[in-house]
Amino acid sequence: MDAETTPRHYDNPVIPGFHPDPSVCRVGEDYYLVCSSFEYFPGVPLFHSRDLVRWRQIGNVLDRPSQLPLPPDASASDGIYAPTIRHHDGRFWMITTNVSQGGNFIVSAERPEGPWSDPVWIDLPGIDPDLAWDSDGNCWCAFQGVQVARVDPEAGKVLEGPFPAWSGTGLQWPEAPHLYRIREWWYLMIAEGGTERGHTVAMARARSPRGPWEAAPSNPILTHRGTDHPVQSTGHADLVTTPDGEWWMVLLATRPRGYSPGFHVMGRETFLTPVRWQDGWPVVGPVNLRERAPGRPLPVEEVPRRDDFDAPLLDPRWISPRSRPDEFWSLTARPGWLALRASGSTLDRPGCTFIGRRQEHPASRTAVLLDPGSGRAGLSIRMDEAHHYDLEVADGQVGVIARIGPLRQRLALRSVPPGPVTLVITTGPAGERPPAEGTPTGLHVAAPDFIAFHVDGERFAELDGRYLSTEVATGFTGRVIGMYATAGTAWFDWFEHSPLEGPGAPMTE
Ligand code: 6LW
Repeated sequence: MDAETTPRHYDNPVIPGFHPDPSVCRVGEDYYLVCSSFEYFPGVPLFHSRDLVRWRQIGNVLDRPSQLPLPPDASASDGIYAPTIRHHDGRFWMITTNVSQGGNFIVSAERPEGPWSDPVWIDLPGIDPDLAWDSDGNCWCAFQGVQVARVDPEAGKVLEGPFPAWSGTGLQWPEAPHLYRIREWWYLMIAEGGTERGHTVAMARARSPRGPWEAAPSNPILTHRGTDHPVQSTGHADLVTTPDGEWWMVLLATRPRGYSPGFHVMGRETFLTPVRWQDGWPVVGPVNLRERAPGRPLPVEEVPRRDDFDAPLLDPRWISPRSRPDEFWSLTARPGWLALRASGSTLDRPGCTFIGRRQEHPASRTAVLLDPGSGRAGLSIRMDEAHHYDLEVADGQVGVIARIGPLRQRLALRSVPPGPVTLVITTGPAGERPPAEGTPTGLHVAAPDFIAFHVDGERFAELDGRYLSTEVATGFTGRVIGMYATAGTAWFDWFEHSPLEGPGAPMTE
């Protein structure tokens, strides 16, 4: 898409799929954005945009095991929490928390593409750290609580504090602080109310990062709590200005669907919304699924939907739970194919060879061409080790396995001829479908979506999607769809993840 065809409106979320806790900075006409990644490796996806609307993942800030130590059995939703990205004095800085090992740390880089430094650990408690510089070059770190400290980001030393700052209006979990120096004020923006439906954004200001803080009379400056808006859980926000001086906010929100209490299946996603100022405070929201685009659109590259595994390196969108040891995957063993060698024998426990991508479209189609060899391999859609559906090939048969909490069941089995097989998983709205087996009559619209399994063009099983939702699995992540091997070595020729409806939807299986 070029500048001439840039839409005057844009669709939210601007970064769909589980991309929570967005933080953004601008350098000239380029915007950079990072998100939380939890137990997945590589960690902290890094996006680039020139118009705040169309984002392309250009890497992962934490792409070496030395930057992301994780115990092999780290729990789902542990690992890397909310990052902050800033550019100061010609350098990019990213601060975050590894809640599984080591706590708060900072990495920096000259160029956003990296290389990013090894972690500089900093002895501060809590999560959600932020970095901001004053005009004397002092660096201030605010974090959950909310507290503020003066730090040396290069040495990882605390120079002053931490001391209590403004902690919101009294709701639970005052967190996600960001400090901004705007004209003669310091603004402190936080999230409170918890990251679920009660999520809010609140603000205070002071003449110095040491306070005293004055709360915005309009707090919360943003919330969707208690509304029937299709976008829910709005919070954990960051602010950015365009070169023309427009203000915008990135934030996380969810898109719950299905019968009460509603289920969100793609985790918390990154939304964009305009900000205006009135009487010295930002005015923002509601955050809509369709918004008016920012000015000054610039050309960007289209992001390919299909990976043919012809490139020498894995695309940065590919992630694996906890680690991705080199000896268990290869792009060169069989050129043009991704080879996966089994490291563990089940997806029900950490340590299995799995390479996947976040589900990015509510109605989606994910297809692979798999040569299972003499092993056991397939395509899985997962929340975590205890919540996943697998389309699996082994011993000349293909089957669907559902793991939901402590229960594991094989649902369908049929033969497949030897050699490569096309596996497809689709997700789609509940709509007016007949009740899925086992669904109480009258509640067939209860599901947020249905997940269907197809082999070589034939749809042969379908399951209710609610069991792969945050409301069932709990935690901070969302669905990931990926390739795996649990015995022997398997080869994948290509992988495609696309929206099922609208422009670009594939016409054939
Ligand atoms: C994050 C906290 C939150 O650290 O969820 O939505 C936690 N907000 O700020 C995990 O993403």
